Amino acid sequence: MSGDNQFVVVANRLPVDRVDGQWVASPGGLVAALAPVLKRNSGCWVGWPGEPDASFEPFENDGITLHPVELDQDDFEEFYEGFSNSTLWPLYHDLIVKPTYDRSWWQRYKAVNKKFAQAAASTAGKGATVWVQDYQLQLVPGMLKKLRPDLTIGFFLHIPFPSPDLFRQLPWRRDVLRGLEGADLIGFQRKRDEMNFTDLAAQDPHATTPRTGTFPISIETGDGGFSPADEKDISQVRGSLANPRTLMLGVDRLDYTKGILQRLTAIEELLQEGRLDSIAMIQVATPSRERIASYKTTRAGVEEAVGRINGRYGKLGRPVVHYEHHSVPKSQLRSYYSAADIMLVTPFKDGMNLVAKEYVACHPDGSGALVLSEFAGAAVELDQAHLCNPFDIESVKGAIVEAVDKQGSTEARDAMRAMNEHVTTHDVAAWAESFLDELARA
Ligand code: ADQ
Repeated sequence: MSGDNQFVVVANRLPVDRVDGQWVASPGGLVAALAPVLKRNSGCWVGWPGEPDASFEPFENDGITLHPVELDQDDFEEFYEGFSNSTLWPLYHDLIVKPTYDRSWWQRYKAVNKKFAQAAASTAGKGATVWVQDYQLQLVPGMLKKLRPDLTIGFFLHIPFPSPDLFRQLPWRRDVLRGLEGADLIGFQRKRDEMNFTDLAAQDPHATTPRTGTFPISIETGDGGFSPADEKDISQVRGSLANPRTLMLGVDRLDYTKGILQRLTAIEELLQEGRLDSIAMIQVATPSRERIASYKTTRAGVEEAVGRINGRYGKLGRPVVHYEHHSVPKSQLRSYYSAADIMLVTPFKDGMNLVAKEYVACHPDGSGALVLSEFAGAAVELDQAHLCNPFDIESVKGAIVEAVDKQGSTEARDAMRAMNEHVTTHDVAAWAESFLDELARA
């Protein structure tokens, strides 16, 4: 039996959290971009509500039907923490830590993907369009195509796709390929990711190469999205840090892919060498996947560095690094982005990295500077940033010094204005539209 929704999004998480028994919207660019399409098409969002062992009936939230998929504690540990985040995540981010290949996690990944595919099949109307999101659900397109050949299925990978030589490590590589091939269109963040996939498919004698495309994801800009904060909020941030000459900012999930320790080390060495003065830094590090050992190690390294830098270079009431290990409301993030002279985005590998785009969107007047890793997907579009190689600490230091030295120059202003223009004209709504237009033609 099928439902009557003509547009269905399938993602690991529903766009809501349960707080004290109430559903609270978890605002994100993806929901914002897809909400109009979902509302226009009596749409439905299939996903996990974020609470293990809890069962909920489908419900309406802000004009969209939410269809919860139930996961139990074992699913959470083996599908989410295990196969998704301790096998696929490190493998697809070029082995920054070693992936674990565990046969029971794989069985669980298949079983959970089946739950999502069945839920999508039960809610999609005849001939509907279904858009599956990300690495946790790579088997869903293939499973869904078998259950419902009448559907048009899109898949978007938010993280990088590794080179064929790395992907071949995966013991279940063929099954994953077969799963993805169920999609009528597979979207990637960068041309390089798309080419890695098509090269791999070309080497597989059984592959039925599906249609692929490159669709760099973006952010909400303008009203309700990222734009400059009020002057008084900016002064409040800078004032509370005793008005440093240069305010630096980092905003990341606390993940080993993000290179947080490397950027702190670069700053520490520059302070030691006397090449930076009157600086303050805000480092927001959102708690993430906290039970996984490699995340615990990353956190310990970051917090030790923060302590060491403040111990050596801070003064009473004036630490150098202001560290926030918690979630921050969007309005506050906007103030931080707008107040910061230099944004540091130094991942070892990142599908896109939205925080780089969010920062640029808050500086339409040409103020500010962006230090950006070459290994972030965003570096393809934001190539006027101070690019650096996070594996080379001297390169990170060089990019920081260059950004400081060029503050306020015509060259720096022109670069920021050009990048702002690009981000505001290529927002997340444009991203969703370009994918869905291409899918409609597939
Ligand atoms: P992430 O790895 O989570 O995303 P990113 O693209 O930077 O990385 O997105 C993080 C988002 O979380 C941003 O919108 C940011 O504003 C928000 N955020 C970060 N810290 C926060 C905090 N403390 N409080 C509140 N909000 C916070 C994955 C991939 C990326 C890809 C995106 C989207 O790893 O490569 O760009 O999906 O496709």
